Amino acid sequence: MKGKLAVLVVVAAGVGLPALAQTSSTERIEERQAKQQRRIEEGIRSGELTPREAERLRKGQQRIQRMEERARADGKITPKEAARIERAQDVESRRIWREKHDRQRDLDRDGKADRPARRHAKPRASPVRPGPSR
Ligand SMILES: [Ca+2]
Ligand SMILES: [Ca+2]
Repeated sequence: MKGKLAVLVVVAAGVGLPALAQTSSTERIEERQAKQQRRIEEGIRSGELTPREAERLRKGQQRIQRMEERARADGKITPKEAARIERAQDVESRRIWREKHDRQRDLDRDGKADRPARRHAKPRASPVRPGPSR
């Protein structure tokens, strides 16, 4: 009987450990989410991000949030799931950097890009020439 109890205690301790490890990977993910969120907000305040850029980046953050929720749905985030989420965060981190260092800005923060952003638009059928003033 005593032996069985000891086994139970050991098993319980063994179950506890991965749970702790999990908490830390979840925490790391959460911390990065918060940090990236702050970088986006800071970019809006500074005008480095236009509203459009900020919106896209926020959607990226939400996508990662959903990945995390899905991974956590079965009660645990496995190392593989954590690695996948962190890779997605790496990608988002680079996107945030790029958008903050590109030419599209809203330094006067009027909600509009300061210069016409060059969109990845389809080439127009007829080229638009700079015409006489209008
Ligand atoms: Ca920008
Ligand atoms: Ca502007």
